[in-house]
Amino acid sequence: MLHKNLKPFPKDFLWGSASAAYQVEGAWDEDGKGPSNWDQFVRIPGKTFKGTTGDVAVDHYHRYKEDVQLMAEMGMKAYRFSVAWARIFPQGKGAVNEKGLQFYSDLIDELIKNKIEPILTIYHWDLPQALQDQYGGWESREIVQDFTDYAVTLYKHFGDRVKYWVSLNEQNIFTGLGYRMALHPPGVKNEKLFYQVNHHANLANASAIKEFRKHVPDGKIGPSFAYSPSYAASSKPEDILSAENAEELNAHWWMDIYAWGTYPQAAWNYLAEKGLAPTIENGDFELLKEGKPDFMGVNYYQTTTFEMNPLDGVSEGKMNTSGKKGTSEDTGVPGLFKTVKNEHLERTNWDWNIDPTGLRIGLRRITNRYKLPILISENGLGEYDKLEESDVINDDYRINYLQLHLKAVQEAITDGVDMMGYCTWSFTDLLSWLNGFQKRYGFVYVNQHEEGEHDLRRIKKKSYYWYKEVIETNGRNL
Ligand code: BGP
Repeated sequence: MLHKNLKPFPKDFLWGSASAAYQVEGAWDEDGKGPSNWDQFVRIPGKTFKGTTGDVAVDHYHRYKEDVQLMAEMGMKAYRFSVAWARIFPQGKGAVNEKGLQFYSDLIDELIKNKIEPILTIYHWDLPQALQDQYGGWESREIVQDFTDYAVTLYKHFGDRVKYWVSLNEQNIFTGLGYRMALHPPGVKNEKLFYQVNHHANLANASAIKEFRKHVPDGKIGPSFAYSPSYAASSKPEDILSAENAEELNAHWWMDIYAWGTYPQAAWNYLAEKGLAPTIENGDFELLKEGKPDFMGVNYYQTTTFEMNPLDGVSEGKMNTSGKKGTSEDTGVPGLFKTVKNEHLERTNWDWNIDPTGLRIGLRRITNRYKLPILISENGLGEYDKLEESDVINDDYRINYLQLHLKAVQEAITDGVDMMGYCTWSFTDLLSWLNGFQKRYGFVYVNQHEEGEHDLRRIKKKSYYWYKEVIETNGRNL
């Protein structure tokens, strides 16, 4: 659809940015915090780019007031952050760490004082290591209760002030990289376990949402799904089918459960046939149906293009975590699909496709299938930034990226998508899980690098001033 006129962004649109505890906070063992799975994983040689850790990250734990001040000055309407579970429950459960609660309470107050709506993510990948040691973390059903207890603790302490909540961040990514590709903790490759772990995460998600209704009746909650809409490489019917396979196994497998409490049929049959479908217990589907979200959180970075993959085809390809363009390899699932380079799209230095129209397509697919409002909980460009003389960063490429994606959002709104808000990834620069500090996303540069000690000072990039104006004009000046 080519629209002559675009509808304006809604009046109360949440113009925001997002972060995650492990990637910004630092203070990894301060004030009673317990170790997380990431604190442990990054210490294994070779796991992260140049051995980077979140021990210090960008020191947001100590500098949160300065960071909130920068947000306020920009006029930001919303800030999405996550709580580190091990700050609240150092052992994952049991005794609460009051100092951990205090930190987030102070952060929330600081945001509200500055008229910034807090959006709280309950889980952004940093699992208390104690739970991994005790029962394998997500591998056991025991986590459902522990996760629910943790969530309820947050509802009780912050539910009076926080009205927007994200339950699980990118369940598809933390389970996939953790249990399929062994790139995230616990570094396992086990297809069967991957689907089981996912099922437990689904149950935990539903159980936490169910409890949410009792404690924060006037709040809104939803998961954040990492959605990469699938394209077919050609109009060959088998390529179209491969894209359908990918959409069903890579997207519907999660979003159908969130929205409806059911797994998609063809994917279920395929996995059951292979002995990979998760074990379901009595009452599971009832619980899943009771945990319906208020919105679908969408983290969008790129689309993926597929062609058919023969039964003896490729199954493993390398990810580009070095920032050397062209070093990623195609991957796939034999008999289902195989990724191919989309010649119509530019790529970043980390080989991520740049595709604003893909965002619009994704938003429309979700709207048509689930009829839920959508919060874009992440979107952004990870690139090298150059700190020039007199502290200037000319990140025009980032402005261009965000501008095109926001235009796609506005087109989607015009199409009829119910959009709640848009959070860029990220506000300040932060630690990229596997890519160190050189892959930057922020509006605010942080003087932090892989090696050596740095002063961590904050410097506004050109994009900071651009987003400020976008917010001021409620998106009229993109
Ligand atoms: C999402 C995560 C974020 C963030 C972002 C950028 O998957 O939710 O935590 O890391 O991707 O990814 P990366 O750091 O790999 O560039």
